[in-house]
Amino acid sequence: MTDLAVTVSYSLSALGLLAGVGVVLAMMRSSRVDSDRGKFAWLLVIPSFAGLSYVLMTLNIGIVEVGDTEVYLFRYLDWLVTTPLLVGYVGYVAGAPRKWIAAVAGADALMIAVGLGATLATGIATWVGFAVSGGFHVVLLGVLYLVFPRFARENRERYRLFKILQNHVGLLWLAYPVLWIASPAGFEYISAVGTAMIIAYIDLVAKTPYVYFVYSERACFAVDPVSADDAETDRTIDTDEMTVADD
Ligand code: RET
Repeated sequence: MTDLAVTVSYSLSALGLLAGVGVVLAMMRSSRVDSDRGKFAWLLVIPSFAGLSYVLMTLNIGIVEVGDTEVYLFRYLDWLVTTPLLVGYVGYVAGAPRKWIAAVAGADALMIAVGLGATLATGIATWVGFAVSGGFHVVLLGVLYLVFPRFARENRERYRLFKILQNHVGLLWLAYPVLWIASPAGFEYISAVGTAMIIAYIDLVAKTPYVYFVYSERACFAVDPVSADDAETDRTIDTDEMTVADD
């Protein structure tokens, strides 16, 4: 698609995602926050990979024709890599065990892969694919709202961040299947250009604010405050003993 409006929208999203990379890097460099405990290296992948995909899409790389509509393969590759991370990280913040994080990331990846199949298919197969992909979306929402809260309640200092990310993912992502139905892949109420512009916007909102929310709540990954207190106590005791000895 060589439409100027699409090129401008994609370039703006690439820039906005670059800002997201900056936010994660700032958090990784902070000496007050434990980058390992926050698993920030995984977060870095989210805006970086998406930003790169947007650059490639701006350059019209990786487009395939289905009937008379064009499908951006890098969009689905970006979603396949970054959406399991977005939803898996919510589970990590909740303190959920690995098996649940893997389950939600797996349901998400299947939702995207089957969604791509539905987009590339024609006729009834499109709608069968949509229904299956939608089913995985429901599973994902079920884990997000019924399973993760059980673990998050035990994790008071991360609870606020968990609620923010849970609702950000749970609500914003509902826009995607709705948009898909209205796009040329579904009933074509919205043109290919309009669809591309809206997706560029929601993709950006799904990622850069997400990492910013982690940044604003980064105190929950503070460098272990308990051992910092212990170190302080040790020093006080040493000084006291020296004072006694000097006397
Ligand atoms: C499709 C079509 C088939 C049905 C469903 C879909 C859901 C897609 C979602 C995508 C989320 C993307 C994000 C991207 C961030 O950059 C594949 C559109 C349910 C939920 C968050």
